[in-house]
Amino acid sequence: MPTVEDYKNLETAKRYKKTFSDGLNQIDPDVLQKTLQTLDKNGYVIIPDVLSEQTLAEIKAAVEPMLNETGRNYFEGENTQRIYSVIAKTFACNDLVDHPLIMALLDSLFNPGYLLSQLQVINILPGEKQQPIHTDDAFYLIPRPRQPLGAATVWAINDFTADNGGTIVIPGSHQWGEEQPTQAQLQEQINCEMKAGSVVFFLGTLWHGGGANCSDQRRLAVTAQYCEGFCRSQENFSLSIPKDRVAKCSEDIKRLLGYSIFGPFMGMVDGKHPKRLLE
Ligand SMILES: O=C(O)CCC(=O)C(=O)O
Repeated sequence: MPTVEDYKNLETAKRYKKTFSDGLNQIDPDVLQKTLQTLDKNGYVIIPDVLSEQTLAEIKAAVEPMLNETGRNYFEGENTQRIYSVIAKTFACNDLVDHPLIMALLDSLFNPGYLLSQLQVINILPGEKQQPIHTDDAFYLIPRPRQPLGAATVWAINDFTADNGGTIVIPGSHQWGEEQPTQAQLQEQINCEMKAGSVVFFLGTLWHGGGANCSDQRRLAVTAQYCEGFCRSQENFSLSIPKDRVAKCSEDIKRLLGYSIFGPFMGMVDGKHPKRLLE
């Protein structure tokens, strides 16, 4: 009788097997190691000055006309504008989704075949309250403490400050168990303050949220969340992004959107690799 190991070693998807990015070859191994150590200790890491002025300008120009409606509840934020299904509407944020540094971190943390779970633009307007603090992989009903089943990036498109809603994190909270944070633990929360073009990367187990905006300026971010290939993604990209748009994305983004296999055959279409649908 075949064992689980036999299944893992099954020769599948020969033509389309690639499940890792090239991120690990593009990033200085020492920088990557230090970043992973900080992540392991604190559950989050701020990486400054990643995006150019030009990329920031292109993102703003593409997303600003689409920022219309405010949130439908206190979690989305009644003074917060969000854009979902971003890749169906613009490719301007694609370079953030498959940035080599982010791919290298994800390749180091997760199994081959990890996915994009959601991609959003979040514009926190003046007067917004702090978002309820939460963890991003809580809906995977597996008790904590445990390894994260996903990770997130929040990219600063304008400067993040303590006043304008810079993302709140509780350092070290990725290691907590099942219980809700106590008042004392909530006092340990800090705002991620970072210049436009920087990114905060955090584990799916870290307690965090959008900050209150007490300033007179908006706080504009792009956030991408990723999950293990055996977890369901939050956004159903197979339904929301037309195939002809996916075909125009990078190989990494195609893979992240589900045109990939979590070995040996999770994600197949008609018994075959889903990337054949893009041919
Ligand atoms: O906007 C932020 O800084 C974080 C937002 C967030 O955590 C969420 O909407 O789930």
